[in-house]
Amino acid sequence: MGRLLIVSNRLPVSPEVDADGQVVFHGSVGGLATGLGAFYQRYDSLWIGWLDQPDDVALDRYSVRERLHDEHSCVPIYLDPDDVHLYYHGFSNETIWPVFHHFTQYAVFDEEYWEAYKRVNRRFADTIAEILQPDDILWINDYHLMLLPGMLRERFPDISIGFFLHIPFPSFEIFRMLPWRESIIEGLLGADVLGFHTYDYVRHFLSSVLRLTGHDHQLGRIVIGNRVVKVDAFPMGIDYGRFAEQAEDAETDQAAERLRRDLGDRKFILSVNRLDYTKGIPARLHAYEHFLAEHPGWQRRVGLTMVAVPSREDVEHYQMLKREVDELVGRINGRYGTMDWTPVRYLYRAIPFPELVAMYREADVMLVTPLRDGMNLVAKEFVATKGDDRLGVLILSEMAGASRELGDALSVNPFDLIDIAGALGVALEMDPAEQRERLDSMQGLLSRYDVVAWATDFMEAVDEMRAMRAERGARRLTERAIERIAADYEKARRRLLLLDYDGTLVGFSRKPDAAGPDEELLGLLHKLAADGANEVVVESGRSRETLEPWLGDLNISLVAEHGALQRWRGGDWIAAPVGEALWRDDVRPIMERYVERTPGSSLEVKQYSLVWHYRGADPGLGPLRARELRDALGTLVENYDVAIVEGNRVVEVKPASLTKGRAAVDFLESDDWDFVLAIGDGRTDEEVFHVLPDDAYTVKVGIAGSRAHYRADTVADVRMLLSRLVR
Ligand code: GDG
Repeated sequence: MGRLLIVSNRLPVSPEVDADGQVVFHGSVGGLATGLGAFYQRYDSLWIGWLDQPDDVALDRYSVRERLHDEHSCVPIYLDPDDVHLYYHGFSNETIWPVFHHFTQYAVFDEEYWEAYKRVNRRFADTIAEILQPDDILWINDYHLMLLPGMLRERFPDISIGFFLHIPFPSFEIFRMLPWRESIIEGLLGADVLGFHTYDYVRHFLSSVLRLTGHDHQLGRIVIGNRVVKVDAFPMGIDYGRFAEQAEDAETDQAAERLRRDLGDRKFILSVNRLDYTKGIPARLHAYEHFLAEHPGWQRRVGLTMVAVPSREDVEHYQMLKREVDELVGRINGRYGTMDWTPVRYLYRAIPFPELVAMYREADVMLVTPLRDGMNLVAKEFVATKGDDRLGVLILSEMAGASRELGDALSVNPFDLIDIAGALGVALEMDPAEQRERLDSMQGLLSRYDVVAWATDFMEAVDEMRAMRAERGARRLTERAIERIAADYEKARRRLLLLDYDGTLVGFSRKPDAAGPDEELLGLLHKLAADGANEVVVESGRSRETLEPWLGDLNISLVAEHGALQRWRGGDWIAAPVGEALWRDDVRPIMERYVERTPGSSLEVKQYSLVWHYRGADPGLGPLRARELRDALGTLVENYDVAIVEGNRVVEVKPASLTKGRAAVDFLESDDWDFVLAIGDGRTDEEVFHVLPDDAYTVKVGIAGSRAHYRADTVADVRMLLSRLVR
């Protein structure tokens, strides 16, 4: 197994000078690093990130690098202060953070920020390039490094990269505002696996990819050139055991005792977060105030303790928020407080871990109401500290990723003060048995899917994609494979070549009529046909009216409309006998209605079939209408012997008995071939592969599943094979 290289903006350790003036490194307790401890011991792993170096710590970079490597398996990246300002405080926190949390009014769009973001991502790529070994697996974390997967993919096409985004991915309508949206999507798509906390973020990402690049997905898999990118939800878990154990620790007991002494027998409502505008702190205070006003009976019998950890204090919006919160706390305490009761206890600082756990453990109600939050671990940590004999109720914003999993919390809309105030009332009155039942169910889930299960799940997805790449690589139409086919070709006396047209010999274009053959293709087909040992057949779903002017002058055979019409070399068109096409009168008006309802789509009327094309339609609407059309047609054509075939952005209705496979059999049986080659990219080509003998050479273009023996990446690869045959 290769090494695991974890990459994040910051390293999980930071330097400090101890009492003896020595530089020591502190692990960031509770962060991803601690949680993943057990997990990444399974790997030979390294952590790569920015080493934030306090001004008062003078470091000898060389010795630090060695110590970090030997003592902490870390590789530091140093950034100069300007870049820290532009890339980290600037682009990451003033552009991406607000946009991705739907706070566009706070977003700064600044070209200088963007240039620094690119520069620092490149710095990361350079550092990784220096240490990378071929079998390494990269796990890149978060919004500071969204260009990194693409930059690494460009330099190392075959490495394994997983990327996890810890914050929400915004809806396309918001994401599209970013002037650098395409570059960000391209950067992310360099990964093999893209992980998000929830399916909603997955959905938003997939729709942005479709609209900005035209790449559609199938069950979360996107095909880009010769690669597949898997996009999926991996809801991050917590280090459950650590919280559960700390809750029963003696140090926590002491802290809890002190806390209870201060609070008396009042009900204890707790709120913990960084002081960030996404966390909905003012709204939470307003809701609490509303609750006190509406429920005077609860006054003096409850208390809200609000921990707000200072954050991004040099950013203007955070300073404004700080002032707003200070004022609100003052107002509530001034209005409702008494000599012996402070309605809001406000702690503007980070709390040591044992005390934090004591607070979780003692809280009767945990109030978690962010306006938007990728996951929210605080909600999960609260639940983990409630051992068997403890109670408490979680009130959780429906806008936090965690709400997708924690269905047993009281769910609230964080913008709705009355809703939050109502939930407070319900929580404070909740029957102990119900509290226990809800906690049990959430604890079951969180203890099973903890941080290690989450990381394992994510890494398994990365492994799966790596295995898939290896399997595809084995069937790839390499130069060696081409030589093998060519050697057999040269020995053979009678050869049958069955070639699909669109997506195989030529690429797709927006307008179907624009995909005529170019000079190179005509030259290739001409040379193949000139060899008397060859029977060259182009089998297509297109009409004879299209194929004839394009390819009719060549000495090859043509199959049109998926086998319904055949023109054997130089001969006339032969039409397959089918019954009267009564179905057309039923189907055509429906398809015409879909053309009207779907701008950019069109109807093609062929001799045997009707085709609805939607390549030119809105990329989101097209597939939706295609599904509707299929449904609408499904019941209608039940009584006819017709098939509804979905192709590459087309829905086609045709007689069921006419298939490319049938036509292939006609050619197969017409002679004694000692070399058979079939190439195609679509589902209808699978019918051809199916009817051919085992020793036939079959080549699938693209990476979708196929029974073909070989796989070509692109039309250019197909042409390379054909050129080699005629050499
Ligand atoms: C981002 C996403 C996503 C908080 N106060 C204290 C303290 N903490 C610890 C908590 C918790 C962590 O900080 C906060 O995690 P959150 O998930 O709530 O929020 P973000 O920091 O914004 O994290 C978020 C997360 O990434 C993971 O993917 O869930 O949505 O925004 O672990 O315990 N710890 C101590 N004292 C405090 O006062 N000791």
